[in-house]
Amino acid sequence: MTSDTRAAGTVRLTVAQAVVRFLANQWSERDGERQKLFAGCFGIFGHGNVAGIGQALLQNELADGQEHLPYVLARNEQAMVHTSVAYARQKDRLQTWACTASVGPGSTNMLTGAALATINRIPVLLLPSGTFATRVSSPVLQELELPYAADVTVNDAFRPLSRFFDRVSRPEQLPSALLGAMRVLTDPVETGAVTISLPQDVQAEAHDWPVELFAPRTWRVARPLPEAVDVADAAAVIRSARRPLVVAGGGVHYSGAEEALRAFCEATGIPVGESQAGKGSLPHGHPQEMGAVGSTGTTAANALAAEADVVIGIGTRWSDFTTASRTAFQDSGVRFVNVNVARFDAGKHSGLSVVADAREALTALTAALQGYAVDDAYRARQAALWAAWDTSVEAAFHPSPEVTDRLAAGLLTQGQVLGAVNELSDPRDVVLCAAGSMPGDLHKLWRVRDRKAYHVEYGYSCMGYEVPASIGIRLADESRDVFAMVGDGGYLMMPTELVTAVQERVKVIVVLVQNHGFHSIGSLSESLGSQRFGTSYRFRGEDSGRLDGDVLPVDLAANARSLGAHVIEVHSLDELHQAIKEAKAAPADGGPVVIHVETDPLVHAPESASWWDVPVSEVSDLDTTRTAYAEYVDHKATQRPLIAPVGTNPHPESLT
Ligand SMILES: Cc1ncc(C[n+]2csc(CCOP(=O)(O)OP(=O)(O)O)c2C)c(N)n1
Ligand SMILES: [Mg+2]
Repeated sequence: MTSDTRAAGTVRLTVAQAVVRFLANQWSERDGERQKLFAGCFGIFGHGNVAGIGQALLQNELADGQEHLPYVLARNEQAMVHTSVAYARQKDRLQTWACTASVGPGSTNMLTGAALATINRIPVLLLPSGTFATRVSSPVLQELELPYAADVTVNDAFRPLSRFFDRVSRPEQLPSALLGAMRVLTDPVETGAVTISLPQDVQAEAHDWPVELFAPRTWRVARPLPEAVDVADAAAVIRSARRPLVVAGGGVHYSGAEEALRAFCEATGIPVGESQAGKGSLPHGHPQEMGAVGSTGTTAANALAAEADVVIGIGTRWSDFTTASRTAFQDSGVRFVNVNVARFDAGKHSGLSVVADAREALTALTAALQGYAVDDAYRARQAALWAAWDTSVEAAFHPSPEVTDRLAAGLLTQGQVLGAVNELSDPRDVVLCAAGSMPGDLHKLWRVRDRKAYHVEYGYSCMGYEVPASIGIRLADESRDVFAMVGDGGYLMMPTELVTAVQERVKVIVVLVQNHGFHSIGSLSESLGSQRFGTSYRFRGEDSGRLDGDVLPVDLAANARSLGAHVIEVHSLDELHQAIKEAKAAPADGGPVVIHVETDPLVHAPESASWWDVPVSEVSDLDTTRTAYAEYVDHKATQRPLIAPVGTNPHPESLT
């Protein structure tokens, strides 16, 4: 039977065909600009979706005169969610992708991606397939059977990871599921992973749909205005401050509030420290830009944080890295003013909440603060602290012979690699990272010159995000090159999407930093008294029986080449410079370029004068652990609950 219009005003389609036709007709709009909400659909087919969503995508691809939902075949379901998230982040959450996966492992592979999306508050639509709704031949292949709950499937695992979840067990449920999903995807407060589980039989079932379901719909992404009383209260608190500090989070970027922030800082002289998601809120070189704050912060931002009497969080969810596990803010009467579109975040640290879009709130606050500015001594302090930090960055990017002469032949420092990429990439190029030692180093060192040029996923810090995410970033904006900085550990988790980049001729530049294991967790382990145990990639020693033998003969350059990438291996700083230039000059549709470079994991980035709370064993047979525990107890003593009475009084007497 072909799809046709039956009774007046209805059209007969399968559930899957209806899903595809509906998604192809959704739009988002903000500030008068309208764009497709879905750039397309990533997927991997199995028996759970090949004849349902798969058939519908094929029919859509071949149809003339219909809106299209382009299909892209990925290699790993977790990875395709990462690609979609990276795309959506690069598009300021105004556009995303759908992801279709088969029953069972195909679907549960997306769970890590779902958690990453929800934690980072990035929209992505997940369409896991479910086992038969009729249960006619249960248990089917890949079906979970729970003796105590017959209606539970593996897809219920998406519930805690999704901001909206529905299962379409009957076709009649589809319209409300789709409309609910769109509402959440386009709501800046609610957004995250949105999951609609589609049982394999229901996908293929036909139904007469009202034609209105497929009319183009435009979802306006809100810019909620602040309440006037909240702005007045916040302005009163800020006016009382002598050492205020802004902490800028991802909300600054998603709102496009960078210019409003700049105006606010220029009018008031208030300096800015940035979370990972907020880095680049002010461009490098701006007098109020103090760079990263917190556990991986600059000494400049951290010194100002320690003394701040009022901290103005803008679009931040106050993760432990941003607060240095609640040790960053040490003034006894410190007050928080939190500008956030989500009341949930705005209330953190007993903050005075301004619940609003960041751009709108900053504009209102700038007006309300007319005539207020920090004093000259505070401005001079900002400049001096920044100059001192910038000298450390120069030294990390261009280490002295004292450091480089100690390196084994062919090895570079990580600082040299980051410096070379930072200095030879274009200001608009995007640097990308997620886990390992590089996110912290990038947070401290990277000089951001454009609002969309820094993309470090540090909500979930998921090893393996980098290669798939690079594709999403490049698909979102082909006018920029993307440099994915990936460690050997992260690369080994998810190199597979290089194949997808080859297939789609997507130019991404992957800088593969080989240091034979976990530089990050190795250093952390050492600092916590665990002696780098189990953190380097080595043979099990024949005599010792431990993982302390020779470095493994793993050739990741050959691996990347075998997946179809153009690979450049470098063994010196000059060769690295040449490789970056060659990668930049590579054709725009030439697929992935991988630069393979070896670094010494024992050379560290400059210290942050900060801390991160990772518990150390309270009792131990090892001296190293006992020493680390004693230090841990000292640090714990500096941790603050940051619980103050909520209200308009800027310095309650009761605070100590
Ligand atoms: C999926 C996942 N598993 C484990 C971790 C914990 N972890 C954080 S960094 C890291 C090691 C990363 O190694 P590599 O990519 O080589 O970077 P390096 O530390 O050497 O810079 C591990 C295991 C994680 N973040 N993500
Ligand atoms: Mg490594």
